[in-house]
Amino acid sequence: MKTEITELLGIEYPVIQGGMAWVAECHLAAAVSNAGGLGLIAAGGAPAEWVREQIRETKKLTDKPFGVNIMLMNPESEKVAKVIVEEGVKVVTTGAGSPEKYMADWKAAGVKVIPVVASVALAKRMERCGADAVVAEGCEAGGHIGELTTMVLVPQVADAVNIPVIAAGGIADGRGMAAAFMLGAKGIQMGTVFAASKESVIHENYKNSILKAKDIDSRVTGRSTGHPIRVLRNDMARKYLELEKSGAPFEELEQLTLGSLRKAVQEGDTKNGSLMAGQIAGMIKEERTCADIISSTVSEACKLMNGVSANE
Ligand code: TUI
Repeated sequence: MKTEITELLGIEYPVIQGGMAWVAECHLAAAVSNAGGLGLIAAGGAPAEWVREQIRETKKLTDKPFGVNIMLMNPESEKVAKVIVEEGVKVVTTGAGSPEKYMADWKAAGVKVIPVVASVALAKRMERCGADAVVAEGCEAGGHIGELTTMVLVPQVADAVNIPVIAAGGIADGRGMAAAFMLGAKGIQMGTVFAASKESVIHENYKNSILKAKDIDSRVTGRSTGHPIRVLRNDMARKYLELEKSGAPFEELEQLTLGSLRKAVQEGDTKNGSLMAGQIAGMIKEERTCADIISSTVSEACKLMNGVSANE
């Protein structure tokens, strides 16, 4: 399946893995890349040296292209940005901010830069400062989100920029991929379905929470603090939303979330952990390999779009 994204990144299928903090490590990234997509290591809130190690491990597990996702709210971002250049990473995606100040160094080193955006304004700014593509991420996505849905964000971003657009938020099968293409996307990014894949190293309790989730089981915490985060509903989300409603101070809310994602991913604490996941979790019912997820998504999308199979 050839699109501007497969050409830009030198990959077989225009499918990118979301940069999920603590979830997207070397094994998941390599599995997605080996299956013909673009695997990503998420720097999340981790130290830069952890990212360097993960890059080196991923290189041992795949000879295909892979990337690194930087969460720009992480105070280590500056150091991670340097590690990316030093380790010869080919692709970087960014989240939760604007990567403008790193752009010149990355471009000079030949790194392809794909910022994740949640608005037309940021997409245009990213194109102006040299981004190679953008991920337009709707608020169906898990984790840190913007205001707009994928349905309205993707076509508006596609109209506003000349660089290729990758759609994200609410996609986990060929129907979602075909829909994204109809909206003007040239590729898709999926997160939640890869978090629940066989190769994902997250705690089995977290994985089971995704597999058990129903359509209406996610909540958005932090709207009042300006850091909206989509998670699966649990004790932690309920407590947070109650505190938020009662006008609790920012510090108290932050205290409740601090380290809570790691608690869910590594310790399997599904009560007090932050179970970040997208609204599409309700559709994900079984643990599948990344290769199965990618090949079935692409062949289903091809069938829907032109009635041919991916291999013809
Ligand atoms: O970044 C994400 N999703 C994330 S990051 C993350 S890690 C985290 N952990 C604990 C607490 C907080 C975060 C979990 N999920 N997606 C990409 C994304 N970026 N969605 C929305 C945005 C965004 C929002 C506003 C990007 C830029 C922006 O404004 C930048 C500007 O300067 O205008």
